[in-house]
Amino acid sequence: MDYNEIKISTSCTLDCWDSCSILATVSDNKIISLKGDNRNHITGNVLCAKGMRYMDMINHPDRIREPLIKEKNGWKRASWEEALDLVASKLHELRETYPTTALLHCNHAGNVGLLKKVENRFFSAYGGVTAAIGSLCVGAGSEGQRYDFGKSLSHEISDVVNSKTIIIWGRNPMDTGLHLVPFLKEAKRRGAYIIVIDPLETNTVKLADMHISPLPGTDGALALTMANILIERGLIDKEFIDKYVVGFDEFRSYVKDFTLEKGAKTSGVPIEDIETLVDKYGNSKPSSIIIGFGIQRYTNGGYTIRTIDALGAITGNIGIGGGGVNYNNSRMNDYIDHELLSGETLRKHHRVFSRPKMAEFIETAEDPKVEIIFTTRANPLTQFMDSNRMTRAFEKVGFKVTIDMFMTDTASLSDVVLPCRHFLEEDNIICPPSNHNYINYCNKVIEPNPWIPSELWIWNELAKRLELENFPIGNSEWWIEKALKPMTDLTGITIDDIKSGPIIVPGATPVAWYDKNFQTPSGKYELYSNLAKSQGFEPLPVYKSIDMEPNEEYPFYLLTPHTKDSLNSQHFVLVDEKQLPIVYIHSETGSKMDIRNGSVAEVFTDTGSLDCVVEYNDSIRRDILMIYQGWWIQRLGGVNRLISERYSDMGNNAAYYECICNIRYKA
Ligand SMILES: Nc1nc2c(c(=O)[nH]1)N[C@H]1C(S)=C(S)[C@@H](COP(=O)(O)OP(=O)(O)OC[C@H]3O[C@@H](n4cnc5c(=O)[nH]c(N)nc54)[C@H](O)[C@@H]3O)O[C@H]1N2
Ligand SMILES: Nc1nc2c(c(=O)[nH]1)N[C@H]1C(S)=C(S)[C@@H](COP(=O)(O)OP(=O)(O)OC[C@H]3O[C@@H](n4cnc5c(=O)[nH]c(N)nc54)[C@H](O)[C@@H]3O)O[C@H]1N2
Ligand code: SF4
Ligand SMILES: [Mo]
Repeated sequence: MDYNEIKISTSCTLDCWDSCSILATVSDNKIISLKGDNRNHITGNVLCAKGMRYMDMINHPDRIREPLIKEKNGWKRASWEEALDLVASKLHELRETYPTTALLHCNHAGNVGLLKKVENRFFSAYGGVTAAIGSLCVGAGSEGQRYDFGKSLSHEISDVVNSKTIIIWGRNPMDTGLHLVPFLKEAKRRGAYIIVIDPLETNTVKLADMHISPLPGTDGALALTMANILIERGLIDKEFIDKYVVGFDEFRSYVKDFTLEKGAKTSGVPIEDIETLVDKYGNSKPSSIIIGFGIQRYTNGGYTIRTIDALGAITGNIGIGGGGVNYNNSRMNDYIDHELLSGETLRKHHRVFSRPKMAEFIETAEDPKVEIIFTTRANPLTQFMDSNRMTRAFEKVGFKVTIDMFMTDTASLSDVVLPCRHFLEEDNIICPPSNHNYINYCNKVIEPNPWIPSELWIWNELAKRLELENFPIGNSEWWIEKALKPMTDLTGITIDDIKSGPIIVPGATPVAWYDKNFQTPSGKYELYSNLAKSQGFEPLPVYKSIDMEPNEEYPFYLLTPHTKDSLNSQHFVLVDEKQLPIVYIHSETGSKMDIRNGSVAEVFTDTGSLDCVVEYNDSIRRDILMIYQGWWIQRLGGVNRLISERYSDMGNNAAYYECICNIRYKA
């Protein structure tokens, strides 16, 4: 027994459905073990394989430990003093010469801790910069749900055990959010019927009673066909509709056109399968739908989510145990001092760019042109759209700074790279993710040795050098306490309460919308949304086909989903440097095109090309090629070299999966 051993409570900060609570056992600044903290009854004592590799990341030989400044002959290791002086002088110079919007701040989701948002306050206090709007991830669906419900709220995933039918629609929890799996298994043990709707036969299909494989981007037509048949057969909840739903008559007349024949033709799903879907969803209440993010990475993504939400509304599967249309959670809104973290009112200048069109923006921006790119928590070269264009755009800009732990594709193209701490080395707050309602304090578990500063320290040091009056110099506790002051004021819960372990967000319930108090303008569920109409959209959840269909030149859809083994690009630092990415194709496709299993082939689109090793997989549809996203360009990957910059109907969301391609034998 080591008497120095202490237990420290923290949480995974990766952008994941689960945000696991973690208990670290530490002795003399060394992590003895990391285990799931089962005070969080959803994530329990299990961490995923990626979580189990935190120590590999922290101790990785490639981890950057000192600031690096690019010189003609390569990288120079610099002192913090020198690197921060250089960055501050560049920022100062820019502020003297241009409106501060000549600086573009590129951030994303490398660490989803609340404290990370201090970066926004920094840039507002600096004068206001060019900042991102839109999403690479959830945006289209969130916007769709805002029209339907007022905002996104999900059931605690444990509630799925109360469902009789479960539809997992465009989500792959076996690989991307494993804490749902035990609850699905329990639901199955209790007799639930599980249907997976996904063009790919994912690992999640192994849990299912039925797999439906629609053509990519056609789920809206499938959902509206289900709605039409449910209405025709009276499998709807009239009482719920009368009391809580706006726009049912308009919706009913719109969906009349979605006959079984039309639904089957559009989505490629056989009529019998649509019949089974209707029967299972409509005849065995409560039924739940669990939507993923994959389904809305299309130009029709927002409408698609609205069509699926509508199924829950017309059948009254909303606000009841075992029901729900689960997508995301926004439970903390009233509990956070957003102004403190964003400093919105301090900005003298402000300009926005759409994340999915970042490269185009950089290339075309005028008055002012982009003079500096400052990247935090993001790897735009690998993860944003059109990597070739992004590379050209980055190369055009005079000065680039990146804060990261590793020499990513983005860091490599920068002029200064500032290292930062791993989440186990600093304090933070994790708000509830999609799958549960726990808020978690990330207590610092170890000090980095040798020393690396926290990101907050970097902002403080830059603010001092730039004499930013409106950037308070505080430590992490100061910021966390202030940022969550609305929560303390409203609920009495203090930071000390959270520090000792995960707690359920006050007011959060296992069943979303149990009070039917929807946050739309009418206070009801809005099938017909005047708000959507006033913002230039169709008021109803409609089906619009996507812009791309395979043709002679590009006969395949290209899907680039999330892999089990890495959180986006982050764990690819752990893969073999000279390994090509894999393209998964049906063996018949391969043999027809003379592309052998194990050979090297070039996958190409009208945007770019990528060499891959071919792997035959007969669970892949013949009209689809699949390559996992995340693989670094410098490690011969870079799937976003194939994908052009385009966004969804709603929410400016990157339409990654709307892509057609071809493949040819190389070697
Ligand atoms: N291991 C691991 N876990 C992760 C991540 C990771 O990279 N790795 N990333 C995290 C992040 S940032 C996110 S956003 C989530 C994503 O989590 P998920 O939503 O589960 O994953 P995606 O890969 O976006 O897509 C889910 C499924 O949508 C399917 N799909 C694609 N097009 C269509 C379509 O037209 N219709 C239907 N019905 N299905 C379609 C894909 O085939 C895929 O199986 O996972 C999080 N968790
Ligand atoms: N083709 C295709 N592309 C996709 C997707 C897809 O499905 N297909 N999915 C999209 C989705 S859903 C997402 S969410 C995006 C993800 O896009 P990003 O958020 O850009 O991707 P990550 O790979 O998570 O890279 C984030 C970087 O942050 C760094 N980092 C981690 N912690 C910290 C920290 O505390 N501070 C700082 N400064 N850096 C830190 C990591 O080392 C990593 O290099 O990718 C998108 N790209
Ligand atoms: S990546 Fe997700 S499942 Fe894995 S440890 Fe982190 S929060 Fe948990
Ligand atoms: Mo994401």
